[in-house]
Amino acid sequence: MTASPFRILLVVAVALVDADGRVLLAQRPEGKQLAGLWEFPGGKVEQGERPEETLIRELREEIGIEVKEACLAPLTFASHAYPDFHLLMPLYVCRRWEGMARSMEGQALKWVRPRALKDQPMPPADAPLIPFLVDLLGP
Ligand code: 9L3
Ligand code: MG
Repeated sequence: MTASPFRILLVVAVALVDADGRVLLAQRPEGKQLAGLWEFPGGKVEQGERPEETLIRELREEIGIEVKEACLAPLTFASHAYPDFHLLMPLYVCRRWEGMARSMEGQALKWVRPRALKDQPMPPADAPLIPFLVDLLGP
């Protein structure tokens, strides 16, 4: 079978919102594609996973928190064409979880006010999501 020239990569991301209305960003580590840029946490949807399961798994692995599926609300989605694949990335919002958000894989984390999101260097898929979050959360 020949490979399709058009590959779609499905990645899910989440805006974790704390009690002060700030949003968590994670810095992409050295050695990875888009290193140094600040992204909404998340990752690739694996074969047979529902997107919500992916987010629960990724948040456990990367941020050390436990999220209940009922706490995940879909907000919108991003799409970006790279030379060799097309990224589709639904964004969820989550305001309730168990445990303390912390870096599990050495990546830097920071909490950012919605109005300050536009000043963060972000991957091209993430930046267009900012206005949706400002609308939802206020500045
Ligand atoms: N990506 C972009 N924004 C995000 C996330 C979680 C991922 N908020 C992009 C970066 C890569 C692709 O998705 O091009 C796969 O991510 P990873 O598996 O390299 O982290
Ligand atoms: Mg990830």
